[in-house]
Amino acid sequence: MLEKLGKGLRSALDKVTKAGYVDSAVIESLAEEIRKTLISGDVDVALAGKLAEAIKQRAGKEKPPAGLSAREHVIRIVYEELVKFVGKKPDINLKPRKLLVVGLFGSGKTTSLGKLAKFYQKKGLKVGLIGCDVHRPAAMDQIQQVAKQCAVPVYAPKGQKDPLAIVKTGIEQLSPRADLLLFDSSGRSSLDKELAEELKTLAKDIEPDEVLLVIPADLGQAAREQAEGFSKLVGITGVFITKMDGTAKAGGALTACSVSGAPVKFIGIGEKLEAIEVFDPENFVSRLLGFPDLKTLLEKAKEAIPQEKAKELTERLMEGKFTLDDFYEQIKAVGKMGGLGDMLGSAMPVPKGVDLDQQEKKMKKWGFAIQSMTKKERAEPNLLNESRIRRISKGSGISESQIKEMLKAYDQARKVSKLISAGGMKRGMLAQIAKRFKGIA
Ligand SMILES: Nc1nc2c(ncn2[C@@H]2O[C@H](COP(=O)(O)OP(=O)(O)OP(=O)(O)O)[C@@H](O)[C@H]2O)c(=O)[nH]1
Ligand SMILES: [Mg+2]
Repeated sequence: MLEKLGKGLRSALDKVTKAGYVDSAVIESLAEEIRKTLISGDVDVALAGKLAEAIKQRAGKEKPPAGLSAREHVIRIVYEELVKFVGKKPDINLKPRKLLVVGLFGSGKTTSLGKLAKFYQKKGLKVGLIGCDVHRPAAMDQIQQVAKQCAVPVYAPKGQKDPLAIVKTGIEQLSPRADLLLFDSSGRSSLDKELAEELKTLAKDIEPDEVLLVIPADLGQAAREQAEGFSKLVGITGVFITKMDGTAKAGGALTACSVSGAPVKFIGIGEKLEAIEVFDPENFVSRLLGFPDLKTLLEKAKEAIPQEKAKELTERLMEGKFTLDDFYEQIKAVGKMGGLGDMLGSAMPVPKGVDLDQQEKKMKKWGFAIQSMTKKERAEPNLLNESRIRRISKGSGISESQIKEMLKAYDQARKVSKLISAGGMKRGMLAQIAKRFKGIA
């Protein structure tokens, strides 16, 4: 899907991954290549320029958070900006009772209706189809076919020319058997007055709780005009973009809808009834960029201690304030930064007889114990008497003796922090910590 767009973006990012050093020239050429790729994907020129500028600004200004290299940080910025760019994560109504699809000729309404029937069936709803396309001669046959493929009841009488009569009888017949009714409608070559009138009356009669506008992706940025036009007319609740599989213009269609304010809820990625996806900007962009491990990378950054927090922690340490909350942050940081071995690096020799793996496992358990404490207990560890420790042990599943051991370790760390603040010592500090560390292992 979206071969060309993905390829262009990936090749732009490749330059960053391969560059020896990420400097402003690298960032500049990355932003420019992304801009060009988007424009060739029929994204509005001004929009593409704005995105490129945002990437350049952020990559130039922001410092990588703890846990991310400069390179990873730039990739993360590109990812985040693209996610914002293609739209918001939609709210999918998982229990609609009546859903109407609207759109121009051949946009994929009837096919998408079948896809929606399958989608909602999988969510456990009983679905029924009602065919209101009274204009195209073969329309009723087509929807009956679709209903057969999904094995759902259908009301699509041939020869009936009054859509409102179909709605009335359809609802009467199918609602006892279905939780959700899906209504097909006729297309037109353009959003003319006639179609406008028909859809308005139809929507008034059906009273749908979802009206999805079906737009083919190959429309590119022209999707905006349609989204706005239909929105004004029948008040659409979302967009179903079809044929994402066969066009280079999908980026244009997505961003155009996003600009129009109409949320893209579903995308169609093939002719089969299974070829439907809930639109998820994050998944979409990850796939586009071809980074299967992108999520992991981003989570790593999200969870590592943010720089401000790390600074605050150091300051608190220097002031000799060091609560169980601070201790917990430290424990967490050790886990996130790739373990004790990585964190200590060459700066500090691992004391003899200390098994780092064991220590990490232990620290994880300590973390659970601290999470089971009340806020007050974390701020004032002196409160932790036998009965409180018993309660925490029950809550966390960590034995009482391990909790006591943790408290001892905390006490050591607190003493170290006092030492640091009292002496303002820099030299020899590591050696002190190393010694203490041995003490708690
Ligand atoms: N490749 C691809 N083809 C699709 C997709 N969705 C629909 N189509 C095809 O688009 C064509 C038109 O689909 P229909 O569902 O008949 O469109 P419609 O909007 O109901 O058409 P009218 O009722 O004539 O207005 C069919 O050949 C479908 O197979 C999609 O996501 N990908
Ligand atoms: Mg149709």
